Amino acid sequence: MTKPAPLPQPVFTDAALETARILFARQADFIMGAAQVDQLPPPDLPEVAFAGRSNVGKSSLINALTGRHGLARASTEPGRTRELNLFLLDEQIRLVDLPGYGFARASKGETKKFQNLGRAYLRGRPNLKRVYLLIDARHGLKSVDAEALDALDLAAVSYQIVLTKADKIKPAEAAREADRTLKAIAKRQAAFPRVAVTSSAKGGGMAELRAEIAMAAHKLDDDALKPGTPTPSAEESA
Ligand SMILES: Nc1nc2c(ncn2[C@@H]2O[C@H](COP(=O)(O)OP(=O)(O)O)[C@@H](O)[C@H]2O)c(=O)[nH]1
Ligand SMILES: [Mg+2]
Repeated sequence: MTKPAPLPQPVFTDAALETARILFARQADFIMGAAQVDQLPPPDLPEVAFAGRSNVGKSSLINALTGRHGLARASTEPGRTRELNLFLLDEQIRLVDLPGYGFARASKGETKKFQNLGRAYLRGRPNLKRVYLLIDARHGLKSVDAEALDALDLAAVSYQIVLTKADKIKPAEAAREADRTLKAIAKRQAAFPRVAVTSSAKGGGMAELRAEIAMAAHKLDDDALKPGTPTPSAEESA
């Protein structure tokens, strides 16, 4: 019998988790949808962005992080989000819901347009601190995701993989998928060497992810990490 893979270990101190919880409990508002990057507000606040296939759970994750269920319309119709959707958290951090990719029903030309918007944002946004690339925990990385990984590496934007919908599989399976994912991205330059395992439906992994985001946006210091946690080099250059 194989031993179940250990779950990702919590890396943040209780105090850091509490700081992040309070931050995400503050005011959160939808500010705008942008169809072009020149419509974006000036880059005066740190931003983190959420990317992934249509239906992977981007909108649900933003809702779960902020505890506001209607904030990012968690559309049941895949491919509806064709703009950059911006949310403002406590007038401190912007959360950006990127257009989904891999939507089968969209035409080739349409797909290209969303991808170009996403790429233009990734390349040209100096205040973008980290991208969270969402991957369905049941499926793991697929070939359609490889293009997104390539685009992120090319843009040299620090990104972290977030496994979603972990409630749909056993914890040990989710942990194994996290392990596999971590190994698969080990050689990718801009990949952050931690994989988050989350469930927007049940709230799993949300406290740690809030702390990851707060840290990426420089709202938490290095002492937010438990002693002995390796500080990823991506962090230092962020
Ligand atoms: N069971 C479960 N379902 C989820 C979770 N996150 C999202 N979903 C569902 O997956 C579908 C797509 O979610 P959505 O957030 O709209 O994905 P998006 O297209 O990436 O924004 C919706 O039906 C959600 O209710 C989760 O953590 N657990
Ligand atoms: Mg959405």
